Amino acid sequence: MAKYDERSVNPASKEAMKTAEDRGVETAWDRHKQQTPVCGFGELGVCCRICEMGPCRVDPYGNGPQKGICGADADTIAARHLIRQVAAGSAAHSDHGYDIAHTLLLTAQGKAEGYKIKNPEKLLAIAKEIGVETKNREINDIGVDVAEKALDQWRQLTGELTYMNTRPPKDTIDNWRKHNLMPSGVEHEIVQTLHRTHEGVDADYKNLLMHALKTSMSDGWGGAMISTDLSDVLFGAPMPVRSKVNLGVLEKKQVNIVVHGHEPTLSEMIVEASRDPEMLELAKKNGAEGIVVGGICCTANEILMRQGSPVVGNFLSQELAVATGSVDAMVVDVQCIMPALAETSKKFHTKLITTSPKAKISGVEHIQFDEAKAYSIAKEIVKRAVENFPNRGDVLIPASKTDLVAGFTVENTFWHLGGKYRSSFRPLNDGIIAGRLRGVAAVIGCNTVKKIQDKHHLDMVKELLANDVLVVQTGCGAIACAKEGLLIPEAAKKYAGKGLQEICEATGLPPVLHLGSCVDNSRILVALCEMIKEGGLGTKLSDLPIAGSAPEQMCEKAIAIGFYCVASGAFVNFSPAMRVLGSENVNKFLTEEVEEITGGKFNWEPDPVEGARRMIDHIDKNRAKLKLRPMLNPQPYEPKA
Ligand code: NFS
Ligand code: SF4
Repeated sequence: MAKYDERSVNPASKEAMKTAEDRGVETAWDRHKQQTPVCGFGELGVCCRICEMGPCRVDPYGNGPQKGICGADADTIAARHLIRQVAAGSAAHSDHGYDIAHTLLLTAQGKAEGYKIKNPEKLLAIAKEIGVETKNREINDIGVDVAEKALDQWRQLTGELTYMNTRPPKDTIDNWRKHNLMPSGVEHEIVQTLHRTHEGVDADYKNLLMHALKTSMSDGWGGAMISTDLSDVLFGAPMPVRSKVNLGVLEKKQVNIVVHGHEPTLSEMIVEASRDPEMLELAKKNGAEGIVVGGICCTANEILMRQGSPVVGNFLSQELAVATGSVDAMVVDVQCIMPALAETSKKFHTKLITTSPKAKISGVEHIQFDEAKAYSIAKEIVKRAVENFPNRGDVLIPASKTDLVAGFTVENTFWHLGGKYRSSFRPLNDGIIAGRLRGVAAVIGCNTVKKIQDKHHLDMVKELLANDVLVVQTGCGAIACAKEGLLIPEAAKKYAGKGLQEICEATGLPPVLHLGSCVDNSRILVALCEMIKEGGLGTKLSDLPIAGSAPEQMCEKAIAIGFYCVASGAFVNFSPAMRVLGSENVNKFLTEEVEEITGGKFNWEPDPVEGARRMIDHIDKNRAKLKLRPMLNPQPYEPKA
C-alpha cells in the first residue's frame, strides 16, 4: 500500500486504488501523471486565449514577450482569466440555487410531484425578512411569492441583493457600498464579467479584481444563500444526525445506489423511492437484502444532513467507488462529476445515469429529471439499480467506515451551545471573549490530485483544534475529516485544546461541525452576522477572530467562495494558489492590498500546519484589536512576537 501514500492518506482509498489498478482501471491520479510536465505559462496565469489572434503568453521571467498581440500585459491576462473563473464558480452555485427556487415555486403551485414544503416555519421567517405578506395567507401562496421574489434576485438589474441588506452588520454594509461591492442581481454581475473580460475591454487589473469581488458576492449572499434557505424550506432544516462514512458503507448484500453531484432535488427523491415498499420487495426478488443510497460530493452532504444517509466518499473517491464492483447504479446530476466515470463504469456492471439536461456525458444513459414527475422518475432509477444487482461480478469493498455527526445549522448549533433554554450565540461569543476559544475557522473545499487526498484537511484541522479553534466545515473537506473520526464528540478529547474540550464536553458537540454542502457556506456567513449581532466582538465581519481555508481546492466554485469570503472580510488561506503568480501586481492585490478595502485577504501557504498557523496569526491579530483577554490555557502554537 505504501505505493499509494503519495495519493491519499485514507486507508480505504488506498485499498480501493489497489483494486482499481489490479482491475486495469485508470484513475485521476494516473491521468494527472500523464499531464506532466504542466505548462508553466498556464500554471502562472500568463497565457491568454480570449481572442482568436492568440493564444498569447507573457514571459514571467522577462526574457520573452511582455505583452500579448493586443497589448494586454501579465496583470490584465491573469486578472481576466481569474475573474472568469469567479464568474463560473458563482454561476454554478447560483444556477443550483435557481433550480431550488424554481422547485419551490412548482411545489407551492402544486405542480411538482412528491415535494412539499416541509419547513413552513422557515418559509415564514424568510417571507417576513424579504417583505412577503404572511397574515391570513395559505402557506403555498406565501411559498409562491417567496419563490418569485427569490427568482427576482437573479433577474434584477438595479438595486442591491436583499440578504446583503437584511443580514450583515451595518458597518460591513456601509463599507461594501463605499467600495461598490453590492451586486445588483446574480446574473447581471456574471454577464458583466464576461463583457469586461472580452478582448479589448477592461485592462485595469484592479478594476477587474474589484468586479470579481462583487460578482462573488452574488454567489455567497445571493445564489448560494438562497439555495441553502430554500432547500431547508423544501426538504426540512437539518438536525444533528449520526451516520457513517467511507467506502465501507457500500454493502455486499444490498443494492448500492450512489448519488453523486449537488442538487438535493433529485437525491432526496431517490432516497425516498429507495424506502418505497414496492422497491424493497423488488430488491428481495432480485436477491438483495435491501437498498443503500450513499452519496459522493455535496449531494452526499445534502442527504446526510437531512436523511442521515451514509457517505461513500468525497471528490477523489468517485472512481474508487465504482472500482469496488459493488455500485449497481451511479446517478449523477451536476458539478464535480468526472467524465472518466463513463469508461470506468463500463468495466463493471455499474449503470451510470445522467439526469440533468445541463450535464450529459457522451455514450451514457440519460434519464432526464423533471420536478413535475420527480417521484416516478426516482422510482424508475431505483428500479434500474435493483434490477442490475444480479449482474454484479467480483465485489471488493474496503471494510473501513467511520461514525460521524452532521446536520449543524446556524439555528440548531447555537441552540446547542446555549443549552436547551438559551438559544443564542452568547455562549460562543463568551467562550471567545473569555479566552476559552481562540476563534472559529472554516476549513472547506475539495480534494485535488495536486495534494495527497484528505491529508491537508486533516493536518490543518488538527492544528487548529489543538489551539482551541472551533472548526466548521462543508463540502468534501467535511467528508475528509469525517473519515478520520473528527466529526464525533469523542474527537474533542483526542485532538482539541483544553478550552475547546471543555466546551465540547459541556454541550456534547463535536469539535468539528459539519454545516453541509458547499452552497451551505452561506450558513457560515450568517453565523458570522449573528456573532456580531450578539455583541462583544466588533462591529464589522472583518473584526471577528475568524479565518477560512480551502487546503485542497480544485475548482472554480472554490475560487468564487474564496472571493466572497475575502470580500466579506475574512482571511483565507487558499491552496494550491490561484493561477496569478505570473503577475506580481495581481498577486500583491489579492494577498495584501485588498485588506485595505475589505479587511480580508488571501494567503497561499501550501503547508497545512503552517497554513493553520497563519490563520491563527490572523485570529490573534483580531483578538488583540478587540482587546480580548489572553487565552485561558497554554497554546501549543504561540506566534513569534
Ligand atoms: Ni464543493 Fe461540493 Fe467537493 Fe469541491 Fe466539488 S463536491 S460544491 S466543489 S469537489 S468541495
Ligand atoms: Fe492575445 Fe490579447 Fe487576444 Fe489575449 S486578447 S489572445 S492577449 S491578442
